[in-house]
Amino acid sequence: MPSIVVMGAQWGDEGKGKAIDQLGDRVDYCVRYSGGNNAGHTVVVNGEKHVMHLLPSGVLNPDLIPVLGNGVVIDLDVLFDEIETLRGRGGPDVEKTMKISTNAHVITGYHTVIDKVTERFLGKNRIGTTGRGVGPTYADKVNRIGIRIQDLLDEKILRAKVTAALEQKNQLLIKVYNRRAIDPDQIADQLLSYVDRVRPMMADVPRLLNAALDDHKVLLFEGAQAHHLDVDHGTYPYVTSSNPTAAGAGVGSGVGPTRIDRVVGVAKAYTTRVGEGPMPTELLDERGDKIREDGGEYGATTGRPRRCGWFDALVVESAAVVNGFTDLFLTKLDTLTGWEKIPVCVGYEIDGERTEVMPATQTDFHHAVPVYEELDGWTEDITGARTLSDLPKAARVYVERLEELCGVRISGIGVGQGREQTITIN
Ligand code: 2SA
Ligand code: GDP
Ligand code: MG
Repeated sequence: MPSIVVMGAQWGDEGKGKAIDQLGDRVDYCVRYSGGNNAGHTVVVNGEKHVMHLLPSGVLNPDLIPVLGNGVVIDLDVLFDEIETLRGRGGPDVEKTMKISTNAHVITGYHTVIDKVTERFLGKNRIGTTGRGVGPTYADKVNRIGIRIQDLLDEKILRAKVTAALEQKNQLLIKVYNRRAIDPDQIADQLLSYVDRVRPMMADVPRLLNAALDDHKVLLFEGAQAHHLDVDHGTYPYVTSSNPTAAGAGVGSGVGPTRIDRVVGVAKAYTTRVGEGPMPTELLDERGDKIREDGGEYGATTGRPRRCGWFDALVVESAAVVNGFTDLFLTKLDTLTGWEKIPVCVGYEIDGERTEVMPATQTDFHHAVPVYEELDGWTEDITGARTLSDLPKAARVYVERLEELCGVRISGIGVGQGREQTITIN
């Protein structure tokens, strides 16, 4: 399989890091195509936990080339911090191998400030962002006042662009948010301090990746966030500001749709969400707390407690349709061990009407009341299972039912955090 997209089928944190790491040693290029350091992708190897924010999750494989595509937004402080941390832990020196698209946009100090003050200003109407400056950076990109990685190469242009971008923003900061103005030179100096380290990594990423495909290399496109956080297909406005969907892999890296062979949706055996926005199966009682504690459901970037609830088949099914999933990687089945019965959402009641697909309007989705089917739980420890037949019958039936409801084959199951705690189904 020369090119594979791996992406989230729910609202993020499905275990994409683990799913990507599974394919690690067969991959030549691991490409991030959307989002920034709002992401937190966890990989656990030999009991050691690595959380990647900007670095592609495949970086632990020293033979792989990590790539940040044009669709990624880059906070250079975070990037070099992560590079140093990985080096400090004896990992590969990705500063020597990483390629960054000259067209990727840069998250600056003012984007982070604006993200935070906007959320505070919105109060109960906030989105619940990660506060990493991601939304304001994409807004500037679309508004054509963004700063790109290539702008670091020309100090004069960089200073002019930062000054122009800050003109309106400083007015807003002073007059609306009662904040101090931000000095453009200070921002430009900070960005320029990285130029010598970034220059060798800058690349014509579309050409690089297409040449690699011509050469039969294996490319893995790593989605950040998830389908239902996509700015076009997600639960707008409670979304991130990019396109984590499979089609975003092409836009965010410069590879055409005819060159993608496989799209793996990663889904958790239950549902979580962090930040605001509708989530029909959310459990606001002690059952939700139990899932959170059993699954360690806290943000990998911010540490925020995640909202937890039962598996919503309509959510994953709609992601499967839009992204053309070829298969699903189901994670955290082990977290559900110990429940006598496990409800699965198989439909919604919306204002007295039953539906088996996600509604097309947000108002209907806000009114959706889940219709559950109860499946039998299991009590056996499944963390040592390595084949389907190692699973108790009830766990197998649970997996088969999810597969049926989502209409996609499940090709792998996570039964623990560790790399080896996986069932691969051929
Ligand atoms: P943003 O910061 O502008 O992208 O926030 C907009 C919405 O997108 C959600 N979002 C996420 N949801 C799940 N996981 C994410 N990454 C971290 C993790 C989150 C964390 O891996 O746990 O640590 O809190 C992520 N990034 C963005 C966000 O919650 C908003 O709903
Ligand atoms: P991502 O953003 O999709 O990569 O997911 P996160 O890293 O934010 O959150 C997923 C969490 O679940 C991490 O702590 C993973 O180590 C953990 N995880 C992934 N797969 C499994 C699994 O199959 N079982 C258990 N118990 N934990 C898992
Ligand atoms: Mg995450």
